[in-house]
Amino acid sequence: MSEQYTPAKVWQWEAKNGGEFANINRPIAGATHEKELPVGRHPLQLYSLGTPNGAKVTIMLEELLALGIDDAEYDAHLINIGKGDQFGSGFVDINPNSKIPALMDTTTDTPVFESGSILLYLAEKFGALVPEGQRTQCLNWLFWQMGSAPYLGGGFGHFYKYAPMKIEYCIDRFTMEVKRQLDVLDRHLADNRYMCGDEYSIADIAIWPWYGALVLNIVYEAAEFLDAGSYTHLNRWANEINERPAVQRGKMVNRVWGPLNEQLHERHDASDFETKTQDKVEAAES
Ligand SMILES: N[C@@H](CCC(=O)N[C@@H](CS)C(=O)NCC(=O)O)C(=O)O
Repeated sequence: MSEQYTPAKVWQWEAKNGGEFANINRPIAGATHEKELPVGRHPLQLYSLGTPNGAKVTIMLEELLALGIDDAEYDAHLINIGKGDQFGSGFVDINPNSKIPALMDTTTDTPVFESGSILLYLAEKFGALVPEGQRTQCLNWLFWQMGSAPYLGGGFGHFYKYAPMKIEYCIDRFTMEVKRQLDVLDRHLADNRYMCGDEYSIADIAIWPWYGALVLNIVYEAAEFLDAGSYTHLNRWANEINERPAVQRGKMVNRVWGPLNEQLHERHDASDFETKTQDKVEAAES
């Protein structure tokens, strides 16, 4: 068990306490600097990074385009949260919560933030990926993801992978909860091909970048620790979704880590997947 800590009467902000994220964690909201956002030529302007929350939206947009919905064309601009881009005034105007992803629909001048809200906004705008007659079931799972993933990311992922010291109490507490969540999904997927029965939907798109990526060992390198292979139905679903071409494309967008050929820092045209991945950009520069 870790050493005892007695909280002070009133907590004080000591900037160095944030561990891996010390440079971006703050106890206050609002912009830290003036910075306009770039605007590309497409109807939808996305400001994001290829984390699980960011990947939900790029996968959604690639799925819509794969359905032949050309009005879902988008520019994906990179927001480097490690450098504090989310605190620029232009970004804060779209998302006062200073977190990626944030979307601007230039056709209606509508700012949209919170990844679940963006998925629902796009699904309703284009009439796709919410199965007919299953709206409530679909929203149940969408909201389940939005409520559950902070335990996985902010809880388990933080203490297992990023915290400056390994604290048994915290890792135990969040491992317990994450394994329970994995079991929830596994039992549901034992009887359902997708989260809403036979039809792929925004519920799958929301859940896969977190829980699919976790069991496929794409995030946190924790698959062995969590005995992820034992969740057989969840693995079947995770692998099936991973093979979708739109998922393969979506998870590359705004990604700035991993193999260079899987990183597309910004996406402004469908052809960028062929010509602008980071392996090609760096080869052209050398
Ligand atoms: N509930 C939000 C969470 C978004 C979120 O946590 N984004 C993280 C990256 S995955 C972020 O922008 N962090 C920057 C920061 O905390 O300053 C959503 O689903 O959109």
